[in-house]
Amino acid sequence: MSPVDPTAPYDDNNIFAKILRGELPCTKVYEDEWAFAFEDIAPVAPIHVLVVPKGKYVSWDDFSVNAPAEEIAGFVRAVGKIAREKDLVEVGYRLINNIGPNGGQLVPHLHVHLLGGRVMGSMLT
Ligand code: DGP
Repeated sequence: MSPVDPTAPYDDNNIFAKILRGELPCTKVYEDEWAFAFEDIAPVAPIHVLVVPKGKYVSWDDFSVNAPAEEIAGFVRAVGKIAREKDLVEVGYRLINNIGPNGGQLVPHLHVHLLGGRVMGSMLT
């Protein structure tokens, strides 16, 4: 996969769009009106969930500018709900969102990585 151009229009054929449409398999973790979540194919922690909005947004930038406030709130609440359902609030967890080439984004549909189940190291590299 090549780095995402965060200024490109939304590509309906990206992998996560296909997962959302049920055209590709995934291990589903959560679904509501605004969000869909599934296990990452290459987990880097015992819990590694990808949370995606159901709407078509390339990146956090696209989402934060163009999504209605209700949709942003619904998505943010869904991420928190999944962490609570996984019993991660007390022990803590990490959320990561990669944006564009320098951010290391590879899939051009906004996704938040929810990592838990181990102590995280420094991410300031
Ligand atoms: P990012 O670099 O932030 O765009 O992360 C992309 C993540 O997506 C990466 O951790 C691996 C994951 N991934 C890529 N292809 C698939 C897939 O087909 N299924 C699932 N479940 N995860 C995928």
